[in-house]
Amino acid sequence: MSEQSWQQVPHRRFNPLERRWVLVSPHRTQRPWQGEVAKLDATPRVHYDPQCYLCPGNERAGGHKNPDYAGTFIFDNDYAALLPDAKFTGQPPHDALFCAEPERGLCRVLCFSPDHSLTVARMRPAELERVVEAWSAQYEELGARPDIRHVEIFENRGAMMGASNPHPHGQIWATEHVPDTPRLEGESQRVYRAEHGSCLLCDYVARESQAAERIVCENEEFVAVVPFWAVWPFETMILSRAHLGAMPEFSQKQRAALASLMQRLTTRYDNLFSTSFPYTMGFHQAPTDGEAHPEWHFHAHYYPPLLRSATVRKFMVGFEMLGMPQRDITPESAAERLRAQGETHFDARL
Ligand code: H2U
Ligand code: ZN
Repeated sequence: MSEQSWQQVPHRRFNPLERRWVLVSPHRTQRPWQGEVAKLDATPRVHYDPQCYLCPGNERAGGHKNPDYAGTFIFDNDYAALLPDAKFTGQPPHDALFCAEPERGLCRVLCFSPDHSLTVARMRPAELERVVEAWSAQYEELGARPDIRHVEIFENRGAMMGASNPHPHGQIWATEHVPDTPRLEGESQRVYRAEHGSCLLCDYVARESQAAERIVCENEEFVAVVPFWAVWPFETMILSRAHLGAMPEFSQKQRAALASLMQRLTTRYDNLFSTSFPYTMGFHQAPTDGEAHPEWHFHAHYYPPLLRSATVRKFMVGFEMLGMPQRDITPESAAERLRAQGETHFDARL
C-alpha cells in the first residue's frame, strides 16, 4: 500500500474553543448509503401565506395579531422557554447529586422580512443589514438588564433542523446564566490570552489566512472558514478580522460587511445541493454579565446537517453519542467544495 498523507488516514483534531476532539475518517466517504433519505422540501415559495403566524397582519398563538410590518418585526415568543419572573414555591435541591436552580430569561422572535418567500441567501444585503442592526439593538437592550448575563441570537433554518416555519426569522434567548457552550468558549479564550498574551481567534484567523485551505469566502471585515476542527460536514464559522466582542462595537461598514458575507455564504450553501440548505446558526458574543471581556472575539457558527446530497444527512449516533464526534470528508475538502460554488443563487438562474 502506498503511503498517504496524515489527512488521508484516520486522525483526530482538537477544537481549542470547546476543548474536545473530533475523529476524522476520510476513507469512509466511499461506503454505500442505505439509511434514511430525507424528503425534499417542495413547498412552492409564496410572498404571503395566510396560514403563517409570522406574516404581516396574521394571527399568532394567544390571539396576538402581527402588525402590518415593512422591515424587521420582533415580538416576545408566545411559547417562551424562559420567563423573566416565574413564581415558585419550595426550594430546589442543591447538593452534589441533586442540583437545580431557577433560570430566568426572555425569548423573542425576530422576523427578518415581511416577505414569506425569502431566506437569508435570497435577501438583499441592504435588507440583511437592517437585520444586523436589529440583532445589535436586541443584544444591547437585553444585555443591559441586570438579570441577563448572556444573549444568544440564532436561526434554525429548514424543517430538518426543527424550524417551525419557512418565513425568514430567528430567535433570541436571553438568560440569567451564561449557557455551557459559550461559558466553555469564554474559558478557553481567557486561558489562551493568559498563556499566549494574544487572542485565540485573532491568532486563528491569521493562521487560516496563511493556510488558505479552509477559507470559503471573505471580505475586508470578516472571514468564513470551515474550521480545522469542524464536526458537521459543511460546518463553518464567520469571524471578524478585528478583535470585537459584540455587535454594538461594529461600525456601519462592519454591519454591512457581516450582512454581505452571511448572504454570500448561505448562497454557496444553497448552491451546493441546489436546495434551501438547512442549518442552525448563531452568534457567540461577549457575555453581558457586567464584567469586561477583553478575551472575547465575535464569531458565528453554522451547523448544517446535510452530508452528500439534499437528502442524506448526518446523525450524531453510536460512537458519536458515546465517544466523540466523527466526520468522513475532511474540512479541507468541504471548504474546497463550498469554494467551487458560485455566489449567484440557483433560484436566480432558473
Ligand atoms: P423556530 O422556527 O426556530 O422554532 O422559531 C419559531 C418560534 O416561534 C418558536 O420558538 C414561536 C415558537 O415558540 N411561536 C410564537 O411565538 N407564536 C406563535 O404563534 C407560533 C410560534
Ligand atoms: Zn410568513
